[in-house]
Amino acid sequence: MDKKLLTIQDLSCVGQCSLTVALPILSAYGLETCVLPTAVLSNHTMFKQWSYLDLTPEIENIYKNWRANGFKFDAFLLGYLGKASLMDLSEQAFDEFSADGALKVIDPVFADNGKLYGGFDMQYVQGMAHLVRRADIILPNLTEACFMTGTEYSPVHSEAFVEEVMQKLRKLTGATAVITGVELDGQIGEAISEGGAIRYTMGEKLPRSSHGTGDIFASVFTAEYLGGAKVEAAARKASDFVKACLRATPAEHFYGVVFEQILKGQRK
Ligand code: PXL
Repeated sequence: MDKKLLTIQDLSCVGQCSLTVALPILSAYGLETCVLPTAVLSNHTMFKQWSYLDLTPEIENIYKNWRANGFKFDAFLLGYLGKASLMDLSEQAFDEFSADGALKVIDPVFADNGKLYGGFDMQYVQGMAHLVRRADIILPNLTEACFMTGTEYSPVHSEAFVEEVMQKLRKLTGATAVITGVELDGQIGEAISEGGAIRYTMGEKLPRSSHGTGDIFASVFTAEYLGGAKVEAAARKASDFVKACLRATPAEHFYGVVFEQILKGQRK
């Protein structure tokens, strides 16, 4: 039977992030992708201005109808929630709408490069540090891992630093942790802990980064993992996909990556 996945994140109408990347990518992998939009934004928050409609008040109504229809999901991919009020509601979704053994992947999505994204505060960080205990797999970038564990972020990374952060993460959650954006010896990659020693998936660091690539990474990773790939292989596929997107994106396309071209190319 095909897997039914619920992805919980915002709908940014313009900007190639969150639901507008997750939905096409997960669907292209053949997953039945259901969505719980946490907020509707005119565009993501890297543009100079945006509108924001918090959908918290509608969620109970959505759940009421899902309950009545008897929906259950085989997997969850949770990303940008925007408001701490969505955290309890996400836990409620896990409690009420999980099929047996449902996979829960959480990408915390609130910070990068040592800084919180606009609109987030330490209350949100603490809420996320609590929510991740419910995950099977977490996909924080190193900045988010530092915030959640109360570690001061260092722009210079080392294996000792990653080890320290990973050990603290293990106190928050028993989840497998894939820390993205780790830079060592001029390379970039993921640090993976499935309980034992940390493994690294280091590779070429491209000269540019972009908005939305974390959401693309999370979608490809989750789809690959659900398709049977091991954590390390799924992380490599996801980072190769992101790099292909970055290479294909013209410099003047500043607000996201042209992931559509890569998805299309894969289907030829
Ligand atoms: O890509 C993460 C993300 C998702 N959604 C919104 C964002 C961001 C990053 O800033 O602004 C609305």
